[in-house]
Amino acid sequence: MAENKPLETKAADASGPEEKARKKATVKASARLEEIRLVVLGWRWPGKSLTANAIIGKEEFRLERAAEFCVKRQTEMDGRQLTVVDTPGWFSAQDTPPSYKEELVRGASLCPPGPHAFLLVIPVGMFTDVDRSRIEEHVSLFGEHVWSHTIVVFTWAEVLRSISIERYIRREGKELQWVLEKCKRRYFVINTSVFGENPQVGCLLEKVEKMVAQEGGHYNPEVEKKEEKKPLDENQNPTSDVQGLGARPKHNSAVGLSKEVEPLNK
Ligand SMILES: Nc1nc2c(ncn2[C@@H]2O[C@H](COP(=O)(O)OP(=O)(O)O)[C@@H](O)[C@H]2O)c(=O)[nH]1
Ligand SMILES: [Mg+2]
Repeated sequence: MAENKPLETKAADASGPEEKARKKATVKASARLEEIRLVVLGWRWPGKSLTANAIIGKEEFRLERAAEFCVKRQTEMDGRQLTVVDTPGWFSAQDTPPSYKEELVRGASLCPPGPHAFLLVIPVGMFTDVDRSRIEEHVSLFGEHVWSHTIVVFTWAEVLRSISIERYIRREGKELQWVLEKCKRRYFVINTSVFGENPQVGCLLEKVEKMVAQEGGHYNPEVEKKEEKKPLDENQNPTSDVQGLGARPKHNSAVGLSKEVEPLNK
């Protein structure tokens, strides 16, 4: 990769590489996180585990179609600890069994005190209203706050060929745009074929830091649980559909495909 050398004064030269690194660190200190915790979300088979591998720089997460459990891996990167939790994902065209939903929600508590970012993996390609409502249903299991800590990560970007991601998003229409609006248009295109010394990971982590600087802190699963347990006020119906998952699943009429067999491509 071509080096982009900044202009330096003699005094700066005399300060040596350690001093330069310290200055660089000071400049970035306000945004720099000493530790980064990520949870990877999405339906089954869009490339969550491959994304997790690309981020961690090693083949640590198995690419398995029938994944049932969350997997956590940690590595040291750029002088700080990086934690990635891969989740089994939800069923794209049939009801997700309750045990999978519980496991999904558990993912956020595997990296205490909570993830800085949820990476919502979406493969580039046709994005339907069902995809949108399945995302809404499953992401909201974590509570509404989750959106302020979510970044969309596009996989399969090679299928775009000469089309830009911006054009793809525009062309794909309102369903995909709804998802992007929910996370304030934060998205990242990952090249899942690049491992190891991967400059894109630095860019992604900077995006996470920027989001944390704007939105504040990290997602806290304990706060979400407390929100759930708040006593019902008099106007609320005590039989409303709160389910014991530390979250409030949304039921969308568009998700009417409950008994369909899961297609091979998702
Ligand atoms: N060509 C290509 N293949 C991908 C990409 N992302 C995932 N895959 C493949 O899609 C399959 C599912 O990936 P995986 O990470 O296991 O999906 P998960 O179920 O979401 O964890 C694997 O065979 C991957 O190699 C991508 O961006 N490009
Ligand atoms: Mg997987």
